[in-house]
Amino acid sequence: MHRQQSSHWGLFTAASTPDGLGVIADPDDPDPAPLLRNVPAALDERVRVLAPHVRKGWLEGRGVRGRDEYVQVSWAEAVELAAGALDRVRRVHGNEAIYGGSYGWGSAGRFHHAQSQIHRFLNVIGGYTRSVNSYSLGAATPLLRHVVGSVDPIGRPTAWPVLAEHTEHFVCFGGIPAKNSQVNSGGISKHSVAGHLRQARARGARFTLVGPLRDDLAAELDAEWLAPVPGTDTALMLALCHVLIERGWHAEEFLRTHCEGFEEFWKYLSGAADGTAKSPQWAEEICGIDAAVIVGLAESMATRRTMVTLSWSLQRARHGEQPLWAGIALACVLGQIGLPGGGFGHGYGSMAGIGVRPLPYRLPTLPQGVNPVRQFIPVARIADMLLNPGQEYEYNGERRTYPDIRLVYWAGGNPFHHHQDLTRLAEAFNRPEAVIVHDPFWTATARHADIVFPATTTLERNDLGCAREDRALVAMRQVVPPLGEARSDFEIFAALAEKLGLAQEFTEGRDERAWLEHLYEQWRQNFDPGLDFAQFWENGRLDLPGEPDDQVLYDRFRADPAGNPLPTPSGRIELFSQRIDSFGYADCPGHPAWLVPEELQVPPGSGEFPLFLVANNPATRLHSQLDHGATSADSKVHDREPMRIHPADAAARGLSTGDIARVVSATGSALAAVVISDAVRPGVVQLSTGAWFDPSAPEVATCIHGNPNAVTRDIGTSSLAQGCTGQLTRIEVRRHEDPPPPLRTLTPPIAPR
Ligand code: PGD
Repeated sequence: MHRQQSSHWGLFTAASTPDGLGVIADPDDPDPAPLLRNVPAALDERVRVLAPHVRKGWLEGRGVRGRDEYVQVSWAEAVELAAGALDRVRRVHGNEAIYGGSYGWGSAGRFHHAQSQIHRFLNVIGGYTRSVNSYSLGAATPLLRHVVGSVDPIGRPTAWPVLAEHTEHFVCFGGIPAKNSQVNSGGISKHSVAGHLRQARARGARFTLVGPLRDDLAAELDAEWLAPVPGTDTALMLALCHVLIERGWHAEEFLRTHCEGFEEFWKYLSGAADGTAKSPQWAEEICGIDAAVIVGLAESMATRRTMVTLSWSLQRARHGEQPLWAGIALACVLGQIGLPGGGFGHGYGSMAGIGVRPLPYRLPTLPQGVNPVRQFIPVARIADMLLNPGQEYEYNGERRTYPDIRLVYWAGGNPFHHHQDLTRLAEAFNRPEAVIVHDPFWTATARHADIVFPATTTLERNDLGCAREDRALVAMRQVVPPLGEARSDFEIFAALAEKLGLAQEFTEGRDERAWLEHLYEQWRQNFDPGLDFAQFWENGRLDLPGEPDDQVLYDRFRADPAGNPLPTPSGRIELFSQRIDSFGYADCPGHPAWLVPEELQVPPGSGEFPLFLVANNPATRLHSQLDHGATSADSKVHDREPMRIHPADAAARGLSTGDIARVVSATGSALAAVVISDAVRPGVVQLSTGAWFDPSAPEVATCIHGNPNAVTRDIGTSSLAQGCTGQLTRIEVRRHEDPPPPLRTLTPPIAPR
């Protein structure tokens, strides 16, 4: 019998059949994600952790994480070892020495949410050093709090139906990629982004795509494609502001009544501050877009209802704060913020739920308790922290000190996929006394742990599925029994808590079923759908009422800025932030500015690394999840991750489609399969994230599979946000003549018995 399930990429039903797992998309989803074909691979025993394992060298007090074999142990032994390590570290070094940042997407489901489970457990045992912000929005989250006072532009931008009806010109920096619109953290019952865009196009809306990849906007939208040098969007935006103001096409009144610091910003734009006018001619030199095209674009934007959109990818680069701030400034200069279909949006197309009005009430949520430890790091600074205990660093106006971490505990994420410069991360992971990981799969992170606990997947347990930007609460029903000896994260933590004498504190006497019922009934106290838990579970699904999808970002602020001030120091949008300026950061001054990133200090096309690598999120899987699944596996060439390169760059290097190439940067190297395509800008190579890291033949390449984080640089966006900068790297590509070494990703590193 098919059972209802949910994933970050959509609802489906699944059943165990003689031919494997049968997966059927939800019939009410108008545009189901191709990623559903990856789901049966969740039960592929070749790559599943089927029992608790311990690194051999750790037991023997030697060896190097990432290059060791594992021995199977009993649950009792594994629990004893893990509880012992936790207890020793907290007694000797204090709870601050436990890093439980444990960043990552894990699986959908409100109760078996690995991050909530690990944080609850670590709080019960006395706390841990946590992480703040995300790899997705590392630069944006701190910046937006200064510039507009909150992260509302991410969580509550103008709703899609309003754009579909009103926007006349979409100017899309980084595009609105269909691939990312497949996914929503927590789940998505109806994929609707493509339909809204189609509707706008049918009404005659104009689309301009600004970015290095032509397919970041659907072909059916007939977009004009501008492809500046990667990482130079800020210069283009500043030039657009300059033209609009110089020609008097700007919204003088809006800038006066709704914005703070226009004078400072104009001093910079006009060149009064530094002797350089940020004119279209100036920008042309930097970004390679013709000055006349910039003027034409500015004119169209000023004469149409214009939505300036910025994908999250733009801020995932060195000085990533600047394109976002400059984009907001551009929308302020146009003065359409708060009008239906006008203004700016951050993240349309970065996730399906952006542009959907969030539910006005809380969802069922596992309480995480209170963390008595105050220490934290910005999430992408993990390797710095592990390598440099006691070192000082800047973050958001504070001088902070890295803690001395002795134990790393990870559940529901894959840092050996998501972090930059994986060689450096491997070195960092060799510092602590113990590394404990839960994962269903033998990921590279599991292969860098001392104790690996086998976690179940959603298919093997019951849960509640829903997301704030969706309209369905679903009963996620167990499809198959747990594989091997796998247990849910909850059960693993319950066993550890019991060993540490804290069982009642962690479980509160409930098992899975009792927790689901408890979370549901608690939730019913603030929103009652009229069904008790048993009825809901029987029913399988609840349609959640939300507010109409007619939200316009900042409409009330526009109507009355004094009566509805933004939570910024001025109450207005800060084009100049006194606060940021007071931090004195050269890499993030008090107004949006063009700062030359290290990637552009050598002119593009020259030097040892003439090309740009764009390491974007993949179309064929979610991050690194189910990389061995059908949709992802079908995209590989000779088992390697495909890498797109422009015909001119391929010809200059003698590369043909299907060749194996070595992608090299100052940091490391990766093998990948060549795909020649004119959908990438000349001078750009695109290699998506998520191919499982395979460092098994270091004499050939840092990663022989094609994980771009083998070559990215581990540096923060700026002293302000310290966000992830994995999106852009300077590289060279050479043909790899020898047959590529066989991949080891599907061969667990288990010692022969
Ligand atoms: P996932 O592959 O989703 O990646 O990084 P993230 O670590 O979130 O990892 C989820 C892990 O959870 C998988 O190993 C999966 O097997 C495991 N898992 C699934 N279900 C369960 C469960 O129930 N229990 C447990 N214990 N584990 C489970 C994503 C991150 O990568 C993000 S969000 C972004 S936006 C970044 N993007 C880029 C980028 O654009 N460019 C580069 N170069 N690098 C990036 N890294 C970042």
